[in-house]
Amino acid sequence: ERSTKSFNFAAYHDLETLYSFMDTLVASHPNLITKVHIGNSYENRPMYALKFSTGGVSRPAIWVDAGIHSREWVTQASAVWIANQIASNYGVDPSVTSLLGQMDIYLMIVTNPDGYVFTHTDNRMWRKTRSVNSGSSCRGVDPNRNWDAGFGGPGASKDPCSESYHGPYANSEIEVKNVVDLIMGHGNFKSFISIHSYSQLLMYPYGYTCTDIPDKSELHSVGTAAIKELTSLYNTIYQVGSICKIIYQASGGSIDWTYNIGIKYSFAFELRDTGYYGFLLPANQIIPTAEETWLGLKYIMEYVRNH
Ligand code: ING
Ligand code: ZN
Repeated sequence: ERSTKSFNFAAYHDLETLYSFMDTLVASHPNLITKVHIGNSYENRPMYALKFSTGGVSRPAIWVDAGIHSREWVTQASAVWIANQIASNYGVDPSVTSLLGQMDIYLMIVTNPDGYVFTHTDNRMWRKTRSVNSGSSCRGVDPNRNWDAGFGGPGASKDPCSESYHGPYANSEIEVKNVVDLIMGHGNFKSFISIHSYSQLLMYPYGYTCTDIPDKSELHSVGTAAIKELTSLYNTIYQVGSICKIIYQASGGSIDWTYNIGIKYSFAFELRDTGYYGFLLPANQIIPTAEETWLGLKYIMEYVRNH
């Protein structure tokens, strides 16, 4: 892609096309965006976060990731739209401009590149990483059961053939380890937001237990207000709650780990729809999904900036 204007946001794209768009976006906004290479995947593909920053040293930061589950295609597609939106709103939308005057945003569009390639080449419904499991012919670990929070507990499987296999140990997946190392090495993330699909939910910790977090009332009210913004655009109905109470018990999830290390504003979105198309959401819903999600995300980011 030579110009950001020629990219079709209303279509699903393969990894190469997404990576090439990232380069185009960085090249068109060199003073705002840098591409951070956080490491490589199991199959040795580079993993990139786009860092939106107007300066400073380790400013308070917000992390957003999409596509940790490869088949959730509307998440990578929405994230690339959002990357372009942040870039084009900076200096135009006072809210984005002031946000980036104080904080950095890290956006990882394809958190599971090996799985994403596999959904294009072999199996559209692939969710996990592509690592080899010793003693099994089944490949892959659920990268959202592999974090060091309630690891191996209820809501994860010890069966390597399961879609929710937790892996041999916490952070066994290089894709997870690369994000963990970036977060720990940075040390100043105030918010961590992970984007999944589908179910139309905005969730906060915990997943590994149904016990309430200490910050439940604050996160519930931030989430409710964020969803009000999201819903205002196309009347897409969302529910807000803890992972365990609103979807199911799930151990080893990313936002439980980030919350436990002190990143209070840890959230996970489940984007459209509620199951009619499920993971196979038609491409004509990408832009509306991205637009409404952006309103919810922006609300959370503004709240984090103000607190
Ligand atoms: N849902 C998430 C999953 O990993 C989730 C729900 C989110 C669990 C955050 C734990 C933490 O099962 C999908 N659709 O993947
Ligand atoms: Zn998911």
